[in-house]
Amino acid sequence: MITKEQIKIFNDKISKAQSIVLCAHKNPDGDAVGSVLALARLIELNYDKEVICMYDGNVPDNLDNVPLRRHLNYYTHVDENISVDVAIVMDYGIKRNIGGPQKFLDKAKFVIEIDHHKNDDKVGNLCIDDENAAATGEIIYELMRAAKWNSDAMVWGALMTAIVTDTGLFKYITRGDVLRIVADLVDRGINIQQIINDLANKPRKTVLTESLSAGNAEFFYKNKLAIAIIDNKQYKNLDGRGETVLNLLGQIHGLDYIALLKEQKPNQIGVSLRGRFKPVEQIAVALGGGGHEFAAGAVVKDTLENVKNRILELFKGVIK
Ligand SMILES: [Mn+2]
Repeated sequence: MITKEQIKIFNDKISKAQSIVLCAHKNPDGDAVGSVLALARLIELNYDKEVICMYDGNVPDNLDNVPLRRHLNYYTHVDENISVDVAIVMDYGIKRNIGGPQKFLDKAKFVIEIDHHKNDDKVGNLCIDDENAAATGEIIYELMRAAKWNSDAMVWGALMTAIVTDTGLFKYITRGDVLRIVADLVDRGINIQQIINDLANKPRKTVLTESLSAGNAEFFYKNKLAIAIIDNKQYKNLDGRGETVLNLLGQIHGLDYIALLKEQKPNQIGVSLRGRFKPVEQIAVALGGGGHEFAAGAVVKDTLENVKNRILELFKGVIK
């Protein structure tokens, strides 16, 4: 629930700001990119202000067709000497996920966060957070409605991309409210099929790397846990998080948990965890990360071998 007070503060800060930057988590996904670009457009339309959108890491190719994609700047391409009146950080989860844009947050006179992750160490002076939201894009939509902002097809398309991404093509939706938002976006003319087709757009080497990783997965604890690996050499072919590996393995009958280990660089392993109706968030937290109940992750500074062993140890306590 977005309060009148929150809208008043948002309105006040944005109206007075000369310089506004927007960002989300490093290696942004469809929710991060969609939320940033939708809010950027909403501020442009309703406050007649230009904002600077930035990211760290890599924006996957499958987001090439998101409306306004060209407005996203790699953070080092933004002049670091600019003054920042308001910084808005979205979908970031934990502070460490912000990456390069953090330095713009540090010098911002006011920070607004909009997020749906559970987080006890918030960075915002104003926090428009909702842990029950299916996507950060859902909160942006609610904000747009509550503030009675004007919007256009670019906003709607970006919001649909955000929701489609974080709900795993609507699979994880547990509240009718999300579907009512989707229905409204469809009524406004957004084509779901086109958005999903656009998101399925990847380089060949990525699809081959993902299928190889799934094909080489190992199974533990009476086949209840699958561990798939993408080593550093293959990681360069990956575009995005390797969601396809998780989705493919997640179809296996009788499997409860999937862990995907990505060797981003030597001694830095990105871990994605999924549970099929079984929670994995606590395991991600134990690895220094977090996320959602059934989908979580962490970045661990250790060797592939050690991280794999730690994961096996953690799941040992969970799988009976
Ligand atoms: Mn999200």
